[in-house]
Amino acid sequence: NLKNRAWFLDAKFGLFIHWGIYSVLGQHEWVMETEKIDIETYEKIAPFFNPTAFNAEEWVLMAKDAGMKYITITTKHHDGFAMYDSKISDWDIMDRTAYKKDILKELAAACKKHNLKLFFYYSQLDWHHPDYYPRGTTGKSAGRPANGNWENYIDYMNEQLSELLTNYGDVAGIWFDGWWDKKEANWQLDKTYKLIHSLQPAALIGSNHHLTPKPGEDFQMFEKDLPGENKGGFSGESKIGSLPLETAETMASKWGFSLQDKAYKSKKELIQYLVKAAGHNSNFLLNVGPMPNGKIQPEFRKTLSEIGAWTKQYGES
Ligand code: FUL
Repeated sequence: NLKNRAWFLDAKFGLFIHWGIYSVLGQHEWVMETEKIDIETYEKIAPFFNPTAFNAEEWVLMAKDAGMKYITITTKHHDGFAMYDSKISDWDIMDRTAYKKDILKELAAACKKHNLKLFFYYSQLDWHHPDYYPRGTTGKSAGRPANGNWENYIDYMNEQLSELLTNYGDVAGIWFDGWWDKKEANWQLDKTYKLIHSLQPAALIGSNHHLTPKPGEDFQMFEKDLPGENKGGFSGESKIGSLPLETAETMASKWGFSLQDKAYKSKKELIQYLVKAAGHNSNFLLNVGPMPNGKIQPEFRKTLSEIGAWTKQYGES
């Protein structure tokens, strides 16, 4: 994957997408935890997810027009819900939603058609799986099982990763998140990372563990911070290693779709951030949280197209 690392080093700009059944509630992707919604109640959200206006090509062209070279999408966030056709789970888009279509299939096809690379965000932390036990620092709300088999959970996670790396063509990389929930747990990264590299040798691995890169990882990411800074409070223990870098920020303040979040960053702020990131030799992964109907909200689309006008004029192609 040296070739892909070199590509990544040069990519500069990507689109981050936080989309899940939580978008229906219009708050954010942590709503299950922050509102202490138990599993049974949370499951009632899924049937409402019906993004009939979703058009993968529209998203891809929007990203491309903004000057982005790749997309990173949440395939499973902390609520454990698989936004793709997972055969080993019915906690997924096919079995629980009214939509019943594999949005990842469509996105992968559109990315391929328009020559954008596709990364999969995957949360190791899982508030829904019965074997995610003992719990870590989150996911303690009511309705959770009182025991579980951690090895089963690891197998489940590896199996889902196998699905993701087998059924969607070339995957540019896996963007792990949630390691921090259970620092003490035996995540068995070795096994998982080997599996990924054996299924798709070119796929890059990164983890939002907020630490210095671990063996087997191909890039280093910074959440809401430029490399070397710690304004967001996540990067205090993260020393810059020798891998390609990426910084993730969001268009307003939440990652998932939020009705009330109006803290929109301006075109100027975002372009400055893109330039600053590049100055730190880092890519900029800029997030949108699509609405439950499948559209990206107009405020974000407008800003992205303005950024596009700038990247067309001043960026390299
Ligand atoms: C964090 C997550 O907890 C947030 O929900 C979001 O996905 C962000 C990019 O990473 O660790």
